[in-house]
Amino acid sequence: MMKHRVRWILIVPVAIILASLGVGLVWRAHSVSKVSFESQLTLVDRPEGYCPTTVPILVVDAAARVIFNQIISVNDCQSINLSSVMSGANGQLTIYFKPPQALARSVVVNAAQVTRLTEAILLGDATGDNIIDQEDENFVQKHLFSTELGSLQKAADLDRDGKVTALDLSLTRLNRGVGQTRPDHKSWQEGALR
Ligand SMILES: [Ca+2]
Ligand SMILES: [Ca+2]
Repeated sequence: MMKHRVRWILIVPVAIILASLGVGLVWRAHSVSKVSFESQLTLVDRPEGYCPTTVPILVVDAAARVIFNQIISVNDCQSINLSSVMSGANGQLTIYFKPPQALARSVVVNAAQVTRLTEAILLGDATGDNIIDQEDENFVQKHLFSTELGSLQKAADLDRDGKVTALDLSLTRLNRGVGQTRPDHKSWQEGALR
């Protein structure tokens, strides 16, 4: 009788330890899959009024094949859910994206490790040609202090605060540069204003 009791005293704690290890492993597997499910790209350095609803996204794999090419929605003015972008993808990927009136950018990721990405928005491309240069500065200058914004003047209101001010002008000077070209060599087509 005493022998049986001793055996149970040993078996019960071992069983409890094994069970909790098992629960831990299941929980860990669950949290890992949850993190990858929530992979997202967050656009930072965003003026308060700047609220893009969609962004074109292209993804190429390590062999430079385009595996994703769609305009996808932006949540809360800044978050892009990458679940559909990443589904079925493997290895090294390059994600290209172009927010409106900003330079197109790219980020290189490993499909297995993507969780949360943050990328700054480089605003200033009033003309929509994916270059921020004198042409954009001239365009904003031309509409400076406009408060009645028609569709043309709206493109000059880069920070989308409803007015064309010195802040919009400064963006065309601060963020000068050329955006990433699309890997399929097409234009980013966002209704360029000329
Ligand atoms: Ca431009
Ligand atoms: Ca403005």
